[in-house]
Amino acid sequence: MADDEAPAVGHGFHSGTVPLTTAYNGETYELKDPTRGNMSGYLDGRNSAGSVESVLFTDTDNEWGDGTKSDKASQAVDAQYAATKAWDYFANVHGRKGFDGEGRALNLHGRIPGVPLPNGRPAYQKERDDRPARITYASPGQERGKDVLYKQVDIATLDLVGGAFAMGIASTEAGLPSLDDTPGHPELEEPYAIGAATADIFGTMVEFYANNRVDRPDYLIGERFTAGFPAGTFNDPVSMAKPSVGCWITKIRTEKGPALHFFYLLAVGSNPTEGEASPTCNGMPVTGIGNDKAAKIWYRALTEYFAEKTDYAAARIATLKAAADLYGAHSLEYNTVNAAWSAVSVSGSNPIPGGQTPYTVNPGDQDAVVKTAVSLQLAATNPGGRPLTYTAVGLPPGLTIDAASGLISGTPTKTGDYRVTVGVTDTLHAQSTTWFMWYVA
Ligand SMILES: [Ca+2]
Ligand SMILES: [Ca+2]
Repeated sequence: MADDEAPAVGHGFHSGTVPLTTAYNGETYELKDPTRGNMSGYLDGRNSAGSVESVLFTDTDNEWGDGTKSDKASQAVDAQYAATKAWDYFANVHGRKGFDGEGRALNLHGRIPGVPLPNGRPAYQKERDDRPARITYASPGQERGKDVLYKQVDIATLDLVGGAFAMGIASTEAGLPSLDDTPGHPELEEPYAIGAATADIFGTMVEFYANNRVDRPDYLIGERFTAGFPAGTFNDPVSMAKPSVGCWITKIRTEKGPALHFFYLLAVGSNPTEGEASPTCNGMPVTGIGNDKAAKIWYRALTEYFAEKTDYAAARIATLKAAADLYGAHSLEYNTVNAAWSAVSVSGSNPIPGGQTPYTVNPGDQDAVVKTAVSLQLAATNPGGRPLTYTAVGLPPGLTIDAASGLISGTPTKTGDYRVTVGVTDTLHAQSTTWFMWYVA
């Protein structure tokens, strides 16, 4: 006989008091959700014979966990809740059923100390001959020094479990490599970074979707790592607005920062009226198009265009094609994707011909003398005929640009050789830059 579904209450350490759906087997309640592919929560430990055994969480009164950090059931509540929200996010926003698109769940496996973890945070693990695909996280254990603590307390939060769920999608849909695939294969390093960024992007979208009252939505990844631990125990969380490496360079290798930075700029922008500013690598402004559109573009790129060897350049092309599919070629959304990639130093050709990009006419190198006023009127070709905004970065001190007219004026105060980048952006976010030298004697 099938289990009956039961409305349950869980007390998570990271999520607070949350609703869950569990199953009643006639004798006890099981941490198993019949409405979401029987998604279940297990505790992995070693049995008396010394091999790893997964035991399904059960409960007598269907109220799960006590909400404390050291309680395994509370961590299981956090994991189950986060995976529930990930399931619902992909179902309701992207029309996807289960991680594989066919209604299969990823079970949550909390591992007690002594049972190896695949990674330093909740991780997607591919299907093997002896078991289905799953998400593994560390269950609370003894705290024996920082290193052990770090390895064992890979917290089961919305962003990290949501990210592991997304890795299941990325692996299923695109075959993006895992970190284990990269040694000796430098061509897989950037694709790994794109997959890792995919996890963080959708983990963050799951966090926004859940809108949990304890774990508030934000553009940080793993910010709850520090909750309940002494200050300074862990590294700072990753910031999408200002990742430690936010600009692409040759040999970026496995660094996901530029992709996270791209997504933040696409969704939120470089200087939003609400939210954190996110400086661009080229000095050009980017106006965000919102989480929903940005996530739809990344999801379509992932499911239609990403593949095993998608590096940064290919991810740019893929997201441009996805934006064209969803919103039209050379639409505002398409142009913002292009601008956001340029803003993290990933640029290239336009995968779809046409468009009406405005170009600044390069004024050529300029000479000036300290304490002598100068005036330089920029000109632009503007095939779209839309209003333009001018930007200049790296001007000699004392000079400013009028964003509306493109007039650079002022009195230089300091000698030097200045590399000036100027650009124009139109009201459909189409954008280009050029640069010249300004020699101040
Ligand atoms: Ca949060
Ligand atoms: Ca977060």
